Order: sequence, then structure tokens, then C-alpha cells
Amino acid sequence: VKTRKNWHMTFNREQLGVYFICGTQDFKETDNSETAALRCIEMALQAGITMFQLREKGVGSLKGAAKVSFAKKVQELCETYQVPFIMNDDMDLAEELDADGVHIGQDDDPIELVRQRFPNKIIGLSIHSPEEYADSQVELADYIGVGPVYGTQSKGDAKAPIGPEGIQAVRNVDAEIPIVAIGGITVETTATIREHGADGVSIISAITKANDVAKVVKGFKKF
Ligand code: TZP
Ligand code: MG
Repeated sequence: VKTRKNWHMTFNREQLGVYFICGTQDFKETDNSETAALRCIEMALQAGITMFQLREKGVGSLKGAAKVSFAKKVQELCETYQVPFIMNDDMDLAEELDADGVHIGQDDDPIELVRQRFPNKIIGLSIHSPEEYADSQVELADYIGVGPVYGTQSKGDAKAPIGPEGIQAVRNVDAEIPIVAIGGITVETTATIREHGADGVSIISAITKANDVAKVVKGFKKF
């Protein structure tokens, strides 16, 4: 177990409950992926997601000024619903917009530098296994994202699925650290995942591809 400081005074593990992640690339089958994304994000906020991460990344994602302008619109929505706005990977944009937090993977800026740069932001770090937990400075993070639990279509370079047992394996080495599970999660698998030690679930496609976003979000909220 690594001793952690309460970096972000307002962060608590309940905020990981239903953590929605997306970017316009997750709506590329629609006519206007930006409009579709904003509509979905607002429905999800209205239905009660507890945290939001902008992950504008991969094939078809916005770049430059278009990304900045889209991010500002998403941030405004999050502010309206008082839900933390977390930026994936893009530390410069997180600074420019003064996002509530950032999420980084093992190949992004080192967490030591990110924590120096953002002493008061929520920082999430991706962790795949107890070995990666041991090798990472998780004590500088507010929460860890553990997965992929199941197979996923939403991340091209996703690692091998770890199953609910993989969540339990990380929980077993740290009883306290806030954990959000990720990867192929549906309403149906959420109970099992939480029983294996996750404080919450982070989801892309189960929400972005939902016919009824509000119904799915409320389904995730029952746990
Ligand atoms: N990291 C590990 S799996 C994943 C990310 C970003 C994608 C999760 O998306 P989905 O659609 O909920 O499987
Ligand atoms: Mg990353």
C-alpha cells in the first residue's frame, strides 16, 4: 500500500460511480459528430453521470482550434451540471481551460511532472496490473483507472482484458486507493465489477451507442 495525500480536497471516490468518457470520434457514424457528442453528453449529465472525461483521440478526432472550441462547449455543459471535467492526455489544453482534472496513461507525461504542474487538479492514472501499480507513482494520483476489464472496440491499442479478477488483483494490493474500472463495461456487468473492488465504472460505448442514454445512465447508477 502506498501512502497518498488528499491531493484534491473536493474529490471523493463516490464521484467515480458513473464516469462517462467520450470524444467526437465515438460518434463518427453520425452526420455531425460534434453535435451528436454534445447532445449525448448533455443527456448523460442530465441523467446523473458523476464524472466526465474528454478523450478526443484517435482516427477522426478534432485537432487544434476545433478541438479547443469543442472542449470549451463540453466544459460549459459540465459546469452547468456541476460534474468534474477531466481532460485526457492533453495537459496544455487542461491548463488553458483550467479543467478540474486530467487523466494520463503509462505512455503520457510522467505523473511526477503532471503533479508538479497541477498541484490542485484531480489526476487519474491508468493501471493494467499489480505489477504496473508497483512500478507507478500512484501515490501522486487521486484515482486509478484499471482495465480493460473486457474486450473493447473504443481503443485501438487496448491491452489484453484482465476480467473482474484483474480488478480484484489490484484491489488486493491496495485496499484504499479509489479505483474506476474500464473496458467493455455494461450495466449488466457493473455489479460483478463493483464486487471485485471497483468504486465505479468508466464507460464509452455503452453510453455513446445507447438508443436511450438516460435509461442506460440510470441503469449504471443503481449500483
Ligand atoms: N482504456 C482502456 S479500455 C478503453 C480505454 C480508453 C475504452 C473503453 O471504452 P468502452 O467502449 O467502454 O469499452
Ligand atoms: Mg493517454
